[in-house]
Amino acid sequence: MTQCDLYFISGSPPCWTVMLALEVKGVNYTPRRLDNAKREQKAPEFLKINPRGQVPVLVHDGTTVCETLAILAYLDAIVPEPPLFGVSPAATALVWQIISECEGSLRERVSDVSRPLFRGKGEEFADRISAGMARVRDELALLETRLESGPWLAGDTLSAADLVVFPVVMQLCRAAARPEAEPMKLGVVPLSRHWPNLDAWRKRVEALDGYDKAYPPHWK
Ligand SMILES: N[C@@H](CCC(=O)N[C@@H](CS)C(=O)NCC(=O)O)C(=O)O
Repeated sequence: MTQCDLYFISGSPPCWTVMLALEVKGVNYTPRRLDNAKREQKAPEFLKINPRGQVPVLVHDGTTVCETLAILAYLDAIVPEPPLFGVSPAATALVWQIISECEGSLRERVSDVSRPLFRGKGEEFADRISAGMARVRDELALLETRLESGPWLAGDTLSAADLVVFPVVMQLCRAAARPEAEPMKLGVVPLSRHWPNLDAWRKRVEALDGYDKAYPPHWK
């Protein structure tokens, strides 16, 4: 494999998705960490790489790929095994359905809950967090039910659906574990008590080869 660089911000769920995919595919890469506090993603030299000033960005063998899902598709094309987008039409559709549901509902709903908590504004936005959490709970319930049919979100094998959803659920868990969130009784952590299937799935992801390497550096 020729030179591969990944530009990322630590703790960014989309970047974590790509890092997990790189590990699952066994792709060696050079991590290029950008400091969000210094707005390095908006520096002129990075804007030459991605004019949108966002990460993740993969640069491989002269090809620059922006956007998480585009990067996953690219990785699947250059390293076909293990396939991330299903091997039958029905499996491919299911993987995309779960990803679309995450992008259309879960990700934003989790941000509504986690953003104020990460900014230390839990008390100020307590009502908004509770309302947002009710909407997140609907999504978690769908995932919990889905995991009754198989170990991975799209069935028997790990897929891009797991890699996309996992960091979003972990972001929620991290926010819900903040002391400020405790009196709000969000009903997220410990996952083992509130969402046992999601907890078992989390452990499966954590057991993947390379999981530790992909873990957000500033969470360690
Ligand atoms: N749709 C994009 C979203 C990427 C995105 O939102 N990246 C965030 C990190 S989570 C970012 O770069 N934020 C910095 C900024 O917008 O200045 C993708 O999936 O790659």
